[in-house]
Parts: sequence; C-alpha cells; structure tokens
Amino acid sequence: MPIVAESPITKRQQWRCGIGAYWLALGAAMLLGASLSAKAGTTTVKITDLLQFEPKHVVIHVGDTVEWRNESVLVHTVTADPDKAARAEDVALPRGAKAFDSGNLDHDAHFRQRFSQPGLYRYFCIPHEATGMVGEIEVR
Ligand SMILES: [Cu+2]
Repeated sequence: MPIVAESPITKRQQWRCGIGAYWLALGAAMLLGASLSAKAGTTTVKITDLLQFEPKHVVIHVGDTVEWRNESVLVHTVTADPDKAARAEDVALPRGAKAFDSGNLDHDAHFRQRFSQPGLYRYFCIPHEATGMVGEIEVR
C-alpha cells in the first residue's frame, strides 16, 4: 500500500505567504490611519452651573467641531460677535473668520460650531459676560 505524502509546503511558499500577510497588514494599517486622520474631531465644552465654560481654553485643529453642552439649569449663550459684546476684549476672531452666536441655550441644549479658520477665538455668554463667562478656542 503506497503512502500518500501530503504535499509539502516549501520554504519558498511559506516565505511568500509571510510577505503577503505583511503587506496586507501594512495596507490595512495605512487605510485605517488615513480614515482616522481624514475624520475631523469633535471637542466638547461643558457649560456649568458655576457660570463657566469647561474647559475654558481648548486647542483643536482646522476643520474640527466644538460642541457646547449646557449642563446648567440656567440659559446661556456661546457668542463670538463683537457687536453683541459689552467689552471688546471678550471677543476675538481670527482674520476672515465669521462671528457666531448660538442664541439662547436652555438646560440640556447643545450648540455645534465647526472651525475652518486657524487662530484664536474668544467668546462669551451674553447673560453672564459681566461675571467673566468667557472661553477660548485655539485653532491650529
Ligand atoms: Cu452664561
């Protein structure tokens, strides 16, 4: 009775298989990396009962979005409009950036703003500007 040997996998075939897996893994990693870098981020800023934006200063990248969430019981605004500020120093907009204003945000409401111009944005809350309710977004 003849012994049927299983076809042996040569060293060369093993090597090829290893190289193929390597390139497949590398390609998958590159695709993942590309999709992660292409996806713009969202940063959350909380509006607190202490009449503060938390964090007060955030750093984001061009194209990112900031979402403010009103976690306090009071009405607040997120306003970066020089025409609505009592004090000029409470607002800053990079050259070419448009003013924005969330309008009144009730408890649990949120407001999103995407930033496409790099630079420093300083904004305030209309009802609480006098108490120093000011925040900053640094867009790099
Ligand atoms: Cu406020």
